[in-house]
Amino acid sequence: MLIFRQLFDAPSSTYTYVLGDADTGEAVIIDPVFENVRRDSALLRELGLRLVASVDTHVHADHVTGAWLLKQRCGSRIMLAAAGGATDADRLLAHGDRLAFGGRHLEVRATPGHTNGCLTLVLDDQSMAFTGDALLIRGCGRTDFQQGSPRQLYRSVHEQILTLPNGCLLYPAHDYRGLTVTSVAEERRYNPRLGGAIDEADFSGYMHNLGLPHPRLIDIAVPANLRCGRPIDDAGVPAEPAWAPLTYTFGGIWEIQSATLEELGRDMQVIDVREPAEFSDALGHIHGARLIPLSSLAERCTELDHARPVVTVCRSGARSAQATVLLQKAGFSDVANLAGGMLRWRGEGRAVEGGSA
Ligand SMILES: N[C@@H](CCC(=O)N[C@@H](CS)C(=O)NCC(=O)O)C(=O)O
Ligand SMILES: [Fe+2]
Repeated sequence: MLIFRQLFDAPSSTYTYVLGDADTGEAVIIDPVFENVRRDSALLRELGLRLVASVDTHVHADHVTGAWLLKQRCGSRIMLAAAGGATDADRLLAHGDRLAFGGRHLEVRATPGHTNGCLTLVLDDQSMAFTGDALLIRGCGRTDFQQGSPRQLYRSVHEQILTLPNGCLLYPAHDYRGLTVTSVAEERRYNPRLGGAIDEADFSGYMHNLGLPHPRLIDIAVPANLRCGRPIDDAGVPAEPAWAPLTYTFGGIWEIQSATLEELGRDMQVIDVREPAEFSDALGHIHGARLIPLSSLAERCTELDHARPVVTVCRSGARSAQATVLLQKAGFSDVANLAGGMLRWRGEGRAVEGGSA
């Protein structure tokens, strides 16, 4: 079975795609964004996927790729077109190559024109293709920088993308209106720049008159992407919390595991956010935990010490997850939720005060 996810980066309107083979757990990611690597690696972990490769459809001009950072975190190999001229890749791709993940693969098609190193990645059964900025939904990538060429783009789209089966779903690298997917049949008919009877001269005329301002980040993004997203020095690498080994969830919460809290919890403030009656019910509470119900945490967080990390606890880990959000808003930086709450703590046989055996 194929696992497929479409992820969004709002600042650059970029789509990132995860494709996984559920049978083997191997996955690839297409067009990851540097700032989203923590989110995307959390999703991969939660889906039980092992990232074997990241592939950029081109050297992007509007955001920095997450390829290098994902390699550090997941061990994935960095791949992109040889023609893009980037350093730091583990595999340079060319037209006709196959990029395998588990028992599945993507076929690599060269679709230059937006840049000279643009690739379209076609899933093995041709049910979906990832067109980068060659073909956008009712649009296409601009051709006015990075060796762009309307003539090349016209040919790439007509020969390599619109020749796919009509029902093939097309997933672009960007959409500026929030549209998510299109199909070959739709774009053949309705693409206002490339569909219907539009010829190469019509297309060139259109493209020479787009009048778009350059992407805001082009002077930062292009040099960084030519290094596959490798920062120039360590200052560019996002810091991990240093006070304990934590897990970041796709839901956006920092979690601490029971075993870690038991071992390292001495210097932490354990805040139990349940109601008073629950604090002394059958589940009991963690030794040294302080009771501050979630409903009063916003006003009582002044009782907490800003200099010491805070771990929040409740019955299942749900209310305490919300407590971490609230505490972060109140300016506490070192905060984590006890994963699974008292239920898991007890389920793993850890010691409590009060409660029944
Ligand atoms: N406003 C965006 C620029 C967006 C842009 O130029 N996008 C490129 C793709 S990298 C494009 O081809 N856009 C086509 C279009 O907007 O029609 C930014 O500052 O980043
Ligand atoms: Fe682009």
